[in-house]
Order: sequence, then C-alpha cells, then structure tokens
Amino acid sequence: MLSQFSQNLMIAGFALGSVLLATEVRAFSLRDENSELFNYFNSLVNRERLAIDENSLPQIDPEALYWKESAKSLNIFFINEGAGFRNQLFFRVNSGSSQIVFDDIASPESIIPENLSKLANLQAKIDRLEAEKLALLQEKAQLNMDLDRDRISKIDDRLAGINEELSWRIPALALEKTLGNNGVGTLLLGNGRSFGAFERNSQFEFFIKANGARGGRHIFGTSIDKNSDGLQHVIAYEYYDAETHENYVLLGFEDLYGELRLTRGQNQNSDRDFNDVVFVVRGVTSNLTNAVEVYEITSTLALLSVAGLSTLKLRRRSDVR
Ligand SMILES: [Ca+2]
Ligand SMILES: [Ca+2]
Repeated sequence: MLSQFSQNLMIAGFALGSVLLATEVRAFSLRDENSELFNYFNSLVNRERLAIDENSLPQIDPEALYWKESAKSLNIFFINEGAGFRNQLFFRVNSGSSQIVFDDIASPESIIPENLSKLANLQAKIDRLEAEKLALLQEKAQLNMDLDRDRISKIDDRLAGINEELSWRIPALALEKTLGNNGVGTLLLGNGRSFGAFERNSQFEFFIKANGARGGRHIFGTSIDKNSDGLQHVIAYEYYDAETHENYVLLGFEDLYGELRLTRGQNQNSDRDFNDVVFVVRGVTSNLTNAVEVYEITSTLALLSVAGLSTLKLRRRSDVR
C-alpha cells in the first residue's frame, strides 16, 4: 500500500497533468525495482543495534569494500533512517575526493520521521518570546527610573534572557526552512543514485557528516582511524541476491559522537544503535578475490565453483524471513 506521502506526490503529479512528474519522483528506487528485496533490507533496520542474525547475513569489514567487477553500475539506495539529525552521505574511491550521495537524509516515511508541525512549533516559540519582549518593553516605558528600580532590573534581566534565546532560535528556524519539502525531507525509502562503473580493484570508503545539512561537522566513516572519537561507526553486511545475481552491501551508521551513554565533553549520549543512516550499495563486495575472479569467469560452471568457494552465504530471501 502506498503511503499517504507517496499518494500525495502522485496526486500532485497527475494534477499537473504530468504523468512524467509522478514517474520521475519515483524513478530510481529499490522499492519500485524489487520491493521484496527492499522490504527484506528494511525489515533489518528497526532492530536494536541493527542486530542482524549472523546466520542470515555475514558481517563484513566495512573498511574493505571493493568494486565488484561483474557489476554494471555503483547504485546506492537509501533504506531508512532513525535520526533526528539531518545527516549527509558521501563516498570516496581509492582515497580520492569526496562525492556526495545524499545531502539531507530525512524522510517523512522513516522510522524517525520529520513532520510538518516542527516548523510551526519553532515559529510559535519565537512568536511567544517576541510577544513577551514587546509587553516587557511597553511596561518598562511606563515605569519611573527611580521609584521602580527593582522591577526595571527584573525586566532587564528577562529581556537579556529573551534576546539570548532569540539570537539562536531565529537563525535555527531560518536554517530549518532551507531543508527540503518544508523541512520534512525529500527522500523516499528505497530512493537510489547511480554513479556508473569503476576500475578493477577500486576501493570504496563511505562516510557521513553528522547533521551536515544543518552545518554539523563530525565525520564518521568506514575508516575507524579517521573518526574523531576513534570508535567504529558503521556495521556492514553482505548479501548476494541469487535471483538477480547482484551483490549488495548493507551499511548502518551511528551518527552520535562517543561511547554508549557518555555525556561529558564532546560526547553526545550515543545509543550506538547504528540505524541513523541505513543504505545498501549495489556493485561492491568485501571479497577482493571474489570481486576479481568473477570478472574473469565466462562459464556458468566456473561461476558456480567460485560461488561455492566464496564466504558469502547464498541464502534466498524467502529463507531468512
Ligand atoms: Ca529523521
Ligand atoms: Ca544512533
């Protein structure tokens, strides 16, 4: 069943007399392309710490992801997000320059969705502060500097507090208004981006900028030694789809700095649930040997023998539900 949001998008598309618009909005999506596979990946997200049954999917080293020679294109699909942050996703190939994948990972369909009331609530708070400030200024104008010294002092203290709060609330609201789709985010679950083919042995590094769409600065990636808190922020699983002969790597990111529930210093009381940004990458593998050998194989027989040697578990989706 389509979500209300998807229905609204489609209605908007048809209302404009443009079937093309509705098609474009949903053009590249794993959910549209292979809903069974999307649902399988999405079913793994809600669990605490993304604790996937080790027998279902092999956990892999997220630092060692290579181009799969048999792949046609690097495709990255958003699966879900469990974040209040507006994270950004990037990747880098062979330590080259960063390429952005998604610049604002938020969705009205996700497990921690943003909603339209947020902007209204922020505006209402500012309106209340502005109204209180105006009333205090009007009261102060009626008072006598000598006779009402105590009351004036109290009013000045409160005005200073209000001005301090407005000084960060007003730019925060302005920033929130720059975020897509009235602040609720533009991504639909399953949305994908394609980045073409890569050279043999290309090594991939994925990383997020935590709350990057709001100017955040912490970078957390698949290379632990580059993470400012020195902690692992990614869990990775590999999945081979026997029906389509495509290889997928599922990556789940933790977006909060620091160890579990630590709050001092830069620590952000992390829940270490690794579901703040979840996506799958089609076209990479953790198995460099397999990545290269599959490229050289031409016969089905040889393919089967390599598949038998590989560490991948070739379980069908129906087996792991
Ligand atoms: Ca969210
Ligand atoms: Ca988290």
